[in-house]
Amino acid sequence: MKRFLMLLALPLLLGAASPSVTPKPSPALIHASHAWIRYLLPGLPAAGYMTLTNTGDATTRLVKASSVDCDTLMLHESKTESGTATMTMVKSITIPAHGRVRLAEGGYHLMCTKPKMTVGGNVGITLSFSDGSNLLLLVPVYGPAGPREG
Ligand SMILES: [Cu+2]
Repeated sequence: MKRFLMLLALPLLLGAASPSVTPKPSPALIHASHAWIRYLLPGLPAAGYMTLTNTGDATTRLVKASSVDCDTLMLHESKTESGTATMTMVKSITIPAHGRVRLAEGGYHLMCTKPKMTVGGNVGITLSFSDGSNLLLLVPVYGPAGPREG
C-alpha cells in the first residue's frame, strides 16, 4: 500500500519541480479525407485519390499501400515535362507535421493493377507509414468522371 501511494505521488512531484514543462510532442496522426478510386475497365489500372492530413507533431511518410482488390497498389507520381505526362513509382510520400498532402490528378496517387471492383462499391485499402502505424480505409469506387457534383 505504501509503494502504491508513492507511485501516485511521483507524477505530482515531477510536475511541481518543473511547472512550465512543455508537453511531449505527439506522434504523427494521419486522417484521410475525400478518398475515392477511379475505375475504368477490368484490364486497366485504377487510380486512388485522397487528402492525407497529419494532426500530430511528427512528420511521417506513407511508405506502402495494399488492397486485396488489387494485384499491386503502388505509390505513383504523375509529372508533365515538356508537354509529356509520365508516371513514376515513388518510395514514399512525406506528410509533414501539422500539414497535408493531396493525392490528386496530375500528382501523387495510388495505382491499383488488375483491379477487382465495381463502380458504386467500396475497396478496402491499408496505408502503412514510416513510424509503423497503419490506416485502414474503405474507399468508394467511381467511374471515369469521378465524384463530381452536378
Ligand atoms: Cu499511376
